Amino acid sequence: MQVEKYKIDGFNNEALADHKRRFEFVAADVANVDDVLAKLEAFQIAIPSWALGTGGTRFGRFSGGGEPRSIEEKIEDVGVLHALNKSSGAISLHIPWDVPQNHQAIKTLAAQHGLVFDAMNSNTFQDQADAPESYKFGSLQHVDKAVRDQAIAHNIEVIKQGVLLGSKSLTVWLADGSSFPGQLNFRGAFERTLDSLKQIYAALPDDWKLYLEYKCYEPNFYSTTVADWGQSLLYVTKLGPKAYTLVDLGHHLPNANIEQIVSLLLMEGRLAGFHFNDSKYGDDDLTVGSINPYQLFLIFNELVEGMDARGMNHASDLGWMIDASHNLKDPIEDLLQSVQAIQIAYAQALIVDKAALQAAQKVSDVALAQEILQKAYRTDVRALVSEASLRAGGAIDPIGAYRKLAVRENLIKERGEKTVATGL
Ligand code: LRH
Ligand code: MN
Repeated sequence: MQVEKYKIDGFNNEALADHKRRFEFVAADVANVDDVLAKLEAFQIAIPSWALGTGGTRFGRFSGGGEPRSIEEKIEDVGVLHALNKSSGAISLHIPWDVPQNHQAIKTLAAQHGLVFDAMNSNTFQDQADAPESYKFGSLQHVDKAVRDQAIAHNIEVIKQGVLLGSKSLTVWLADGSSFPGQLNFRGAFERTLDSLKQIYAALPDDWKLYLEYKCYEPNFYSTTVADWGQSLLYVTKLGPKAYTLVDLGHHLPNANIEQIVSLLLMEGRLAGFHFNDSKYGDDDLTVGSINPYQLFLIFNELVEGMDARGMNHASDLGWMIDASHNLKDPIEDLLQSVQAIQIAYAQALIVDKAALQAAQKVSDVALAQEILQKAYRTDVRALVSEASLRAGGAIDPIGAYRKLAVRENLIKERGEKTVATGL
């Protein structure tokens, strides 16, 4: 299903007057409004191929209908997202959940929807029917060399797939760890994992990056072999200049100060980018900004400050990806909400009066520093995000347009009620 431009234009025309009033109201107070709009238009967020169907938990999965049955239909659905918000111009594939049969055809189809391929994701946390070795006790850390070699070969195969699609990075997330004291020698696990990662790193093309994603627990519940930012940073520093640490917002212990982690990884030049989502307890993979939008703003505040301090290009120098699971909401609507929450946090961070904040910090004026920060956070920037979408050819209100254009109803007519997408 494609969302035709004329239908979006029709929808926008009805909303235009109200939007223009809101936009002029907020723009009047934003000194750098054209810079903010240009940055919002350039900012593209990659959509995970494994989150276009209904997700579930071990307790149940409640399919919503019209789910994509193939990689082609997944590209179509990301195409719908991108047509509506003009900020979802990339798809991140997970292998073997989404293996292209004809890479050139897939690349062409993606380009027709204005999409490119972002980071490739390997999977050594599930056993494949035809694989001789099991990952029950880990993959790159495994005590058995045959298992490690199988996992290394898989990652190298994923790189090859990515090269054919024009991707420039490999994300490695390892479920590896232990669930009981005594099960694992931590030093041995680290050294075997590092040695395995070195072999994968050696297979990277010159212009590729390796993103090492950390996670504090699950599916192992005593230790994880890449458990936190410090461990990931240790690995990537030992691997080389093409290795970076990827921050999944849901992979931290309760009350971790993620914005401080981001600031320091940026300072070290080792921040890969993000898997955006939100959570209240564990790795809940909820809609971005649905639980703790202030934390998301504080993270973007550190990102803008840290990237500007290093003269980085906001749009292209880090990996911007969503990693969420949709147990209750329509997957496309959930992703539209997540992309919008990211754009809102980014816009709020861009309007922080940085000179005034630095001046307040220089004299330890704590109250004033908070006032400056929260002035930006309490500014309703939604009209700026809508204006950026409108100028890029998207919808003023992507979720409103998605519903008004009955996209899901049409997908169900096309694909049926009971279709199930590959992924989590
Ligand atoms: C692990 C993770 C990782 C993906 C998986 C789908 O929790 O965040 O990024 O491989 O989810
Ligand atoms: Mn993730």
